[in-house]
Amino acid sequence: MNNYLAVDIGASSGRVIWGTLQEGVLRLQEIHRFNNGFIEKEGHFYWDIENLLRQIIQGLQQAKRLGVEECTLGIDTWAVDYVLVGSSGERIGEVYSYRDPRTDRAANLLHQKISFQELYAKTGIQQLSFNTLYQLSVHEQEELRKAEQIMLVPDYLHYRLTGISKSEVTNASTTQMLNLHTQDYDVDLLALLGLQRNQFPALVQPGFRLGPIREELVQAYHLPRCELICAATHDTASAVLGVPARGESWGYLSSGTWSLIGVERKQPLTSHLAMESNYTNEWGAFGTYRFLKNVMGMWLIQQVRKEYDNAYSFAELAELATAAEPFRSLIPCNDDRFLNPPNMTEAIRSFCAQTGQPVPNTPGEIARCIFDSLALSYDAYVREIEKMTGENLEELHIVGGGSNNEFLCQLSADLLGKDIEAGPTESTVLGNLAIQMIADGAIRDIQEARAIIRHSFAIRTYKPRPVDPNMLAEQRTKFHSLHFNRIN
Ligand code: LFR
Repeated sequence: MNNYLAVDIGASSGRVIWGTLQEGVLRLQEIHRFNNGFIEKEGHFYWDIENLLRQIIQGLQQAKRLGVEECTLGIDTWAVDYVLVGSSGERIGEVYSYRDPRTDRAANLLHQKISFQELYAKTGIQQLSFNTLYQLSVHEQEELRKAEQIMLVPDYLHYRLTGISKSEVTNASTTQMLNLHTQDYDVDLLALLGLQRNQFPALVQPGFRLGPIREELVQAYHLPRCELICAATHDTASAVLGVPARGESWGYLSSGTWSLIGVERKQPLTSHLAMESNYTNEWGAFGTYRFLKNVMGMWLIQQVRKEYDNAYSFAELAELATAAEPFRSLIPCNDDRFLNPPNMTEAIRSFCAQTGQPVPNTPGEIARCIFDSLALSYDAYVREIEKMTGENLEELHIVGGGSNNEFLCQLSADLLGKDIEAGPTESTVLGNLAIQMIADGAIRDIQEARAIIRHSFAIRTYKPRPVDPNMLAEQRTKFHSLHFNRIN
């Protein structure tokens, strides 16, 4: 029996999970968990990359203690953020978080040199203020000049563990610097930033065998013998691989700090409407594309929960929301004002006040406002995706931590009038492991992996309950007007 380890690091926590496949059943054991989060220094936000490395090492040590002598290892993290590496392999400067305010105006400035239309035609990537392209466009020039290599976070973690630097495609596509037509970094875009192609490692596909962990590390830290395999290193790419879908016409909602809502396609979709509605085409494993929309997801409630000093669990907040009056006040979840406000509760309240809506006061009212707004976003975007792709989605799969939120799953099923299949919560880790298992021949392909995931984990179906069509039309209109007539 082979041992597969997955390192999955999100914006708020990271885990090392040990996966095994026995008689067609996939089992997971969490062997290490740690917190993540950005550190604020003088008005800027950074990741503690050295701590992430230490935590991976600790997870590997724990695996050894549990009897793992040999294994493969895949790493996935959030996207877009990067590390500059100098000529002797040293890290240059801090690793900025994508929520750092330095990019507030970066897109506007860059669009004076290249229009978003042109960028979209090249890359098919949505405009998010923090795409790597925009981040690099405002990065300190002197640091950039010294950078021999620019590596995305998981590529850098690979590099530190193995000494090998590659640029894994699922994550590289989120830089907004890959060209859909040449299938490589776009040298003209790099030139706009004063960068060269050779500052980025060669692209590789998920499943690429990077090589063993460096011998010095194995000896110094008593690690198991571990071969690194490139997972789909973008967590969302792994999460979509881990969706237990059947057939062709299904959509996904990967629900964590972000809600990523979309479909898996064989071709990118860069129509005028897709561009105007800001849908992205991130590259997936096996030549697929994730046509999706980023929705400011559980981040909203995570921040509010912190502001109540973690006095309520997520389940308690959902319960309080259930008891609160429905659709009393709504927010446009994706407005940049909610990206990283000094106080989320206040940002929500002041938006409601400014738009003449009742101001939510209690934790239940705030949570209700967030969940109602999220469910209305999911409803709007699923219908938009169906319109743009011309396909009727028969199943919507909610995976990730948010699939545990019964209230939100049911509300989304009700508004959409569709069955929702919720679970597994661990789809990211499962997608990460699936790539390793396919790479070593234990699983044939992604269809087989999805079938294995489907019968290894509990999946709950939410059937839509009848809703008053007038109420639904009214809420959809109200929500649409908030999103499209923004007050700034
Ligand atoms: C989810 C995610 C999203 C990406 C955002 C920022 O964790 O990776 O896909 O848009 O984080 O990197």
